[in-house]
Amino acid sequence: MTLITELADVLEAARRDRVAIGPITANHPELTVAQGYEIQDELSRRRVAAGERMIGAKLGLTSKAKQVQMSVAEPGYGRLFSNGVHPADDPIVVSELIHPRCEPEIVFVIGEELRGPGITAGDVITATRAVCCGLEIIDSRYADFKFTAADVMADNTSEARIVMGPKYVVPDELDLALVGLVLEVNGEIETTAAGAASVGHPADAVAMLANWLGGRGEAIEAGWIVFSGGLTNAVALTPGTHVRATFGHLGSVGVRAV
Ligand code: OOG
Ligand code: MG
Repeated sequence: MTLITELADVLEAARRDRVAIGPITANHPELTVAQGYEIQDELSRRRVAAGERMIGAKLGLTSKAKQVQMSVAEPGYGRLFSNGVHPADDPIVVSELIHPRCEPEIVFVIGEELRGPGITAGDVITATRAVCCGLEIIDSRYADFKFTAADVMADNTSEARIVMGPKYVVPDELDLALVGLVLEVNGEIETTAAGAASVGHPADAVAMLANWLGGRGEAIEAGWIVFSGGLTNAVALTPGTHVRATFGHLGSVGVRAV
């Protein structure tokens, strides 16, 4: 057993048993972010071998709000799987997860492959079939969401569920940086933001992902869904919580936790 497979086992068990663990870097302070991604890759291979389909990717820690909330200033990415897709009208059952949180994002539906290096935000917009609004449900396998960059990349950037809004928009004529967002929790405004919160422009975040993947011989594939990074603090989903994100031009999306 290698260190990578051993730590993948630990994270796999935490997800399966819904029991939070301490950061894996506590016992392995030398663990690099690159090794974190190797663990993520190992866990992804296992999920695909078990019958899940990889349907896309997600940016993480791309906004100041998220970096400050999580005390990690290094953006990164994770993978999205078919089993994570959650219909907006179905409640999130909190007991099926460890300690879910929810965050609003702009979602890209990719029409053509994006293979770095050299991918720009313009290339991303050209290759995008449509954008919509989304809520990502994150569920760190680490107690209290306390982790380093290496820990969180190993944990597939806390990936758990994705919820997408019903309205699809072709982004050509829209400046996604200027798309505003109102986030409501139980009917009260929690916070507001704009697309620019994710590295200045959500399409720049997606370009960054294409270029990272390109460096590893991979690409954003046609048909993928890409969550372009949480635009606000994530909100804790406890039973009874209702979160709604309403975006300029992109409509709205909500989730209810039970
Ligand atoms: C890590 C995942 C961050 C985002 O959109 O910034 C993320 C976490 O906050 O647990 O998905
Ligand atoms: Mg996110």
